[in-house]
Amino acid sequence: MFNIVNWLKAAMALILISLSLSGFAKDRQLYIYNWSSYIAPDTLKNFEKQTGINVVYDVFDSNEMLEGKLMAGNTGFDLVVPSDSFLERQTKVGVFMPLDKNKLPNYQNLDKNLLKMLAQHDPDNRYAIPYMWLTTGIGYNVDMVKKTLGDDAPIDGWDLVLNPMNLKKLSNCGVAFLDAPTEIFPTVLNYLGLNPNSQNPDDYKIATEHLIKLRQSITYFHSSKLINDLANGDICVAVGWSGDIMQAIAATKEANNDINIKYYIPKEGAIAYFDVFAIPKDAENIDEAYAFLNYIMEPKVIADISNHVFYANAVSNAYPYLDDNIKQNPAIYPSPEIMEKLFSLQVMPPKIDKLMTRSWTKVLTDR
Ligand code: SPD
Repeated sequence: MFNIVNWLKAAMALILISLSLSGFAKDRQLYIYNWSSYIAPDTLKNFEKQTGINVVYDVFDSNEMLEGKLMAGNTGFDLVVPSDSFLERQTKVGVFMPLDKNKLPNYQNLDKNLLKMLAQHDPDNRYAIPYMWLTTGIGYNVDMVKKTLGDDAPIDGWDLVLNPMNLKKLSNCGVAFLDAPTEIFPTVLNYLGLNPNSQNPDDYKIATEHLIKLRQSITYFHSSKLINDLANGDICVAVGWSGDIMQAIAATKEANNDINIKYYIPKEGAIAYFDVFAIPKDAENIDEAYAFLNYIMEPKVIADISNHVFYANAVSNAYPYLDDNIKQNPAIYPSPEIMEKLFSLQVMPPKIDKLMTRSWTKVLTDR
């Protein structure tokens, strides 16, 4: 006899089978490529719990590495995190899709002044969501540097690491530089009183000669290893990114190991950047990418990330959720006088980019 309950069960089963065959019931995925040590431990887990989207997360530690993948195409990523000047160059060759701000209700949380600054690299803020902003400065082990250079060590300027005599002495306790030619060249140019965004090949010749003088005293060039090495006392000085050095400081506190690390922005000035989220043109999980962008523009979510990674974010209403040691830290939120001395990197013509790459290889190999 016809039974309505059985009939309904059969119809339900049929609907479920056809939904799963059509891919409707398929797991939602999101592929993210971000810098190493740049997210809070529970950010992805909480996002997955809230949205049901499964995140596949991979990391890099240089803009050059990310750019190589973007230029080759088919990265397989739905969200990537270039720095501002790299994004500017990459948008010119069409590797990103413009953002649909209608899909980003939390966009209104972003700080208008910071968006205006970022617009120098991304006109009309068409492609990028600012994630964190930062400086490239100096991290040092207070006791080791004092022991090596004495009480009058120049722990306020670039002289500490860019004066060959100082660096030679510091090489005894270990020196790390970022493996980032697009940052070290402008830093050296600025130290030598030249334009950090110079387009004059002669200036790069001068900077290269200077770096070759320093080369023998640099223990290694690497952009992420220095966090642990500073924290463990394996090196005594590093040219590194603000938040990474402060992660080293936090690690010493956690280990209670009596190592006293400090970070400063040198008085001659330093580079400041935004790292930004953008969606590659060939991304496949676009709705999921927008869901994540909205998520990280939630004040509490982004504040938790800043509290963990020690970088300043661009969400204005996140401020109340920041820990005091973050919001009162002048190395993360520099004073107006220091802000005046920060400079942004400009996109170089290909001729200068090539010259920088060649010169960097020369510096790395000239022993
Ligand atoms: N550990 C996270 C470091 C992020 C650094 N971004 C660097 C941008 C410099 N161009």
